[in-house]
Amino acid sequence: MNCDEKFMSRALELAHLAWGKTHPNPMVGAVIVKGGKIIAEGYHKKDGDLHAERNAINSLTQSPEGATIYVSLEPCSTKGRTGACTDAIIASGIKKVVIGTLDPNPAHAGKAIGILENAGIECKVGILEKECRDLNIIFNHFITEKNALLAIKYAQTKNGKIAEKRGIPSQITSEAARKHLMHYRALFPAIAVGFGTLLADNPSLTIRDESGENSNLRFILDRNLNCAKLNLSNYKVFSDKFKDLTTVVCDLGAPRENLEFLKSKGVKILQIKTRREEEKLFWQNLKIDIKQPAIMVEGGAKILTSIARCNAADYAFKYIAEKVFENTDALDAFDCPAPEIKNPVLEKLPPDICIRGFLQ
Ligand code: AOF
Ligand code: ZN
Repeated sequence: MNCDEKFMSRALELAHLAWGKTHPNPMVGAVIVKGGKIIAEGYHKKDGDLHAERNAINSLTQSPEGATIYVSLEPCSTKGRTGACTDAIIASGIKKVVIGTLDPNPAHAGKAIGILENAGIECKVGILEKECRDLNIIFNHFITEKNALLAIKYAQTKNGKIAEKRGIPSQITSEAARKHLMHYRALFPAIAVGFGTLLADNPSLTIRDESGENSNLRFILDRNLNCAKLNLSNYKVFSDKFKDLTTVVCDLGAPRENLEFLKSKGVKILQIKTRREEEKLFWQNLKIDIKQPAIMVEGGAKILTSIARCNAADYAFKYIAEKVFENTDALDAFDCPAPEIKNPVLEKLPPDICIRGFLQ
């Protein structure tokens, strides 16, 4: 690792401190280096707060005259809610800007370089670029597509099975993979499962790590509102301390009496304006109607197959375990060809692995 990479890697580490907390804005970290030493650090803490560069500049205890700033994302260059970071950098006396990756936000994309160079500041772009881009998969999608990044998550055996039998929960992955999933659940503002998985697994969909148990928004995809037939108090998502974060998603065909019943029980409902047969449109609308920058859908063969058939997923987390289910009634993840992960990232989570990446 050379010096540029070392300082950019620190900027990434700082950005990471706000993991899942900056939506819909990006995670960004910055360090200011003078004479080979870090003299100030900053990161973007949450949406609407000061940007990483300004936080770093504000924490300076000595003059940055002639210093270099390393920033994981191209500085913004027009006045948003907090003032252009290019202005703050120029005013500070910093002489060089090292950028991890360009900003995909059309309002800023690539513009900082010209502005900074015109002010006599040297720019270098593309240090740890892959890592810097990978940090903001959600922001990168949402700022350009204006709909939620829909990620599918599934865990399969070495021979491609997600359950030993339909409707029966099967433990497939081990501790390291579970931890990895918790980390990504914390990144996604919304987690979803289908009605089948709700019945089979009674999942909590919460984030459980060293800091205890937490939850982001939870969505139950139940187009016909079959949830109305359940004793809700038996299901964690409707009865635990995060129950107010649960919403059931249905469409226009859902029986009125089911809707009224669930509402009378205090269950939040999101009705997508599609009919049963409009499967593709359902996923497209969901990505807008949830009003979130991203959603992770944890399948369920039925849901995974519907998403795959409709080409509705943007991203996949595919966990592969050491195990094999040999029985003939073991369940495949998809009843259709599995979507193909482009430029996959492979992470070793012994004894399992995760392969993740964009699908389109
Ligand atoms: C951040 N934090 O550290 C950087 C960002 O709405 P605003 O004014 O906060 O501007 C948000 C845009 O600024 C965002 O979409 C991205 O393009 C750019 N950079 N944003 O929230 C940061 N450097
Ligand atoms: Zn900025």
